[in-house]
Amino acid sequence: MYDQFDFYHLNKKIDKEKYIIATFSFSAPTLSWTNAVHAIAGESSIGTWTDIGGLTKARYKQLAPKIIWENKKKHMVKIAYPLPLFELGNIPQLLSSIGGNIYSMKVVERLRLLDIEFPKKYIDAMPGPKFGISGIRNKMKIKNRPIVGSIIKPKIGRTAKEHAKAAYDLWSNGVDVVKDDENLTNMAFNKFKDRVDYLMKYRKKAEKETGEEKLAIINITAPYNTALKRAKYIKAKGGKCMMIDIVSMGWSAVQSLRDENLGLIIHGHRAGHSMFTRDETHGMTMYVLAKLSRLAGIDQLHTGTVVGKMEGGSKEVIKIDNFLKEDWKHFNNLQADWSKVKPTMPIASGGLHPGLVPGVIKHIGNDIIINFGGGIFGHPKGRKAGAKAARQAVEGIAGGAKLNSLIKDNTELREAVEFWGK
Ligand code: RUB
Ligand code: CA
Repeated sequence: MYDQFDFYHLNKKIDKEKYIIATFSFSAPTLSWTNAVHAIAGESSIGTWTDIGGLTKARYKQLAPKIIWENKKKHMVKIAYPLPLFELGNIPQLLSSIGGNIYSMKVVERLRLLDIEFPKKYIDAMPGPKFGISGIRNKMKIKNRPIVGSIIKPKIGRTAKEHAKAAYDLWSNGVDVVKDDENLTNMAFNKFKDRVDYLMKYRKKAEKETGEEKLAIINITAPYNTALKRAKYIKAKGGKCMMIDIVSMGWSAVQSLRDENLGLIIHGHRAGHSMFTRDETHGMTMYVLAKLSRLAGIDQLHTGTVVGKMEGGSKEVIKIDNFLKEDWKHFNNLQADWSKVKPTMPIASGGLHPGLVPGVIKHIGNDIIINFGGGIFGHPKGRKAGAKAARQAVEGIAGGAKLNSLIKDNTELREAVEFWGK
C-alpha cells in the first residue's frame, strides 16, 4: 500500500519558497512506519491505494511530495508539498488536499495537522485583513491599551430594542465594542434589521455623549447570499463591523465576504472549532485555524484567554496570539515573509471578569480585545457598574497599576473583585 512511492527526502535541502510544509502527528498501528507516512503524503496529493502510474516522469518530479523530517518517538512527520499541487487563493482546495480524504483512511486511525508553513507566493495571493491591528486602532482612536469589549447576555432572548439599549448602557460606561453572540442572527423576537437600526441609533448617541468611537459587532451568520445582504445592510446603515461564525459558515463564505471588500471590520467568532481542534491526537490545531484566518482576512479573531472558562492552554494561546499580532518588521514566529498580510487582533473572551485582567495582559499584552459577557452583566450592581469596572481594570492594568491599588480608588472594580475574586 503506497509502497509504489519513495517520497523520502530526509536531511536534504529544499527551497522552502517552493513548498507548503505540513506537520502532522498520526497513529496507524496496522501499517509499517514507512507505509504510513507514504499513505499520508500520497493520499493527500498524487497517490491512491494501488499503483496506477499515469504521470510522466517530469510531472511526477514536479508534483511528488517530500517527506523532509520525521520523529518516530513523537509520531510526527513533516511533508513538503510542491506548490503546483495547490490553487493560489483557494483555502477550500488546500483543505480538501491536506485536510481531506486522508482523515477518512481506515488505516490512519488518528491524524492531527499541527502546523502549515506557507511560502511567500501563497501568502501574497491572499488578501489578509483589510484593517488589521493598526487599522482597528485608528478607527477606534485607541492607541495602546487593550480594547474593552462585551457580549450582550443572555446570548439570545432579548428583543432588538432591549439588546441595543443594553449596548448603549455598556458604551456609555466605558465599553468600546459590543458584540452579538454566536447564535443570535435573525430571530422571530429579535429581527436582524431592527437590531442593526437600533444599534446604530444608540451607538451614535453614545459616541456623541462620550466623545469616543464605539463599535457594534453584528452577527451576519447565515447561508451565504443572506449573510452578504446582511453585511450590505450594516454598511448602508453606517455600521463599521460584521461578525462571522467562521467555522459554521466555512472558508468559502469567509473568503467571499472578504473579497466583497465592503470596508467593514471582520470579526471572526470560532464557535464549533473544538469539534476538530480539541482532541490532541486528531483534527487540526487552533494554530492552523488562526493562520488560515489571518490569510483569509479576519481582522479580529477569538483565540482564548489563558485564564478564562474555555479550553486552550497558556502555551498554545500565547503561540497563536504571538503569530497573529506579529508584523513583518518585528517577527519571531512567522516562519516566512508575511509582509503583505496585516496582523490580526486576537480576542480574549470566555469566562472573563475584571479580576482576571492582570493575567490576560501579562500573558498576551495590550494588542488585544478583552471581552466580558457574564463578567459585566453579572456585576452585583448591574451592567452599568459592570461596564465601568471592566474599563477601570483594563485602563488601570494597561497603564501599569496593580489591581490592589486600583480597587482602592474604583468602587465598581472593587465590587467586581469582591464578588468574583482575582
Ligand atoms: C463569552 C462568550 C463567547 C466566548 C467563546 O461569554 O460568549 O462566545 O468568547 O469562546 P462570557 P472563545 O464572557 O459570559 O463567558 O472566545 O474562546 O472562542
Ligand atoms: Ca458566546
